[in-house]
Amino acid sequence: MIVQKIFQRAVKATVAATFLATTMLSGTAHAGPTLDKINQRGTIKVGVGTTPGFFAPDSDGKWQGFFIDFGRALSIAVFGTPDKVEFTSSSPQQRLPALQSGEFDVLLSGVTVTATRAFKLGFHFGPTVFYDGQGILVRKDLGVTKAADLDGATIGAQSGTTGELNVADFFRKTGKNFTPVTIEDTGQFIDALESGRVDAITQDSSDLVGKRTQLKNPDDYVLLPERLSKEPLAPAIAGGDDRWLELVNWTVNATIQAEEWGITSANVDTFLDSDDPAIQRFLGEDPSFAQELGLDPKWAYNIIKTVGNYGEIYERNLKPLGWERGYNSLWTDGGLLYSPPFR
Ligand SMILES: N[C@@H](CCC(=O)N[C@@H](CS)C(=O)NCC(=O)O)C(=O)O
Repeated sequence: MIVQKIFQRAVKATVAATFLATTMLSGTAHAGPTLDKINQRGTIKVGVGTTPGFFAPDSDGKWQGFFIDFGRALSIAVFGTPDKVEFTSSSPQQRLPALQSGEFDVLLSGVTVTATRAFKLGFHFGPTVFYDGQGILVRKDLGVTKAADLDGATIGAQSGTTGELNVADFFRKTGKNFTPVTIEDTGQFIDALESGRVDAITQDSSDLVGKRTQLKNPDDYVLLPERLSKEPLAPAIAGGDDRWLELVNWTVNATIQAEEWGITSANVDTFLDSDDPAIQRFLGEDPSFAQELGLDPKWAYNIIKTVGNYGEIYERNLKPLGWERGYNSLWTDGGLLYSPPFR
């Protein structure tokens, strides 16, 4: 039995190696314009933000964070290695135009999926990787405990974000007044709160929780309990490259599917002998599936082995900030994460 499995493995490995030698690697088989550029350049250009836990350079200048790990997973999907990816931060206002003009191949910067961005601006979105909602961060000494108490307040929002419209909608809906202050630069946005130029700032709550840790006196500020909106955050790409979109889609799905099966970076090798044909296909032990897709049979294996499954990515980056999984749990645990099938 064991001998038979070893033999089967050897045959599969030979088939996979032959496939790799005779066809091109992932993406290049049916590459579109973005993938062509990525392959010529030898790196993926990713636009990001600067929020601890989600995307921030560490003390060695190496980018770390939840979204950064999805960038590394994409690098593995395209090049088989996690480091062929360049992360560059830009303001929320700049980054969608920069994506449109080809300066970035993908945004992993907490972009919310909206109908306007899809229909009017022509962007495509991968799967939601973080279900978020817009929050409000206020100075504690204002004595405010809920958003409705902010009648008459001056509230900062970052230009180019969904926060601008959401906060206006919220105050209109609740019949209260506020004075909007729109600020592009992230540093100035935070300074406006610290200097008292605004009473509160509003952004994705993920952003506010992370940025609060960078304030001089974090304990002087409180995140109000309301969420003004739904902010499903997803990878964003420019329209016109279906192959690139699918690679982004299925790279994210692979991390979720692995978690659904309980496959982690630590135990993935123990699944190579799985009797489940779906897992055999997923991990490339049955290489025919990935070959039909034009992918390296080991692409999903390499992603999980290197960056881990969705839950590992979440725990590694967001647990230290105190984030619970909440909506970002698997559907089997009462959350919203669900991978379409790998078949
Ligand atoms: N999700 C909102 C907001 C996007 C956003 O501003 N994201 C934060 C990070 S979650 C950001 O980039 N902040 C500026 C920065 O980090 O420099 C949108 O798509 O408009």
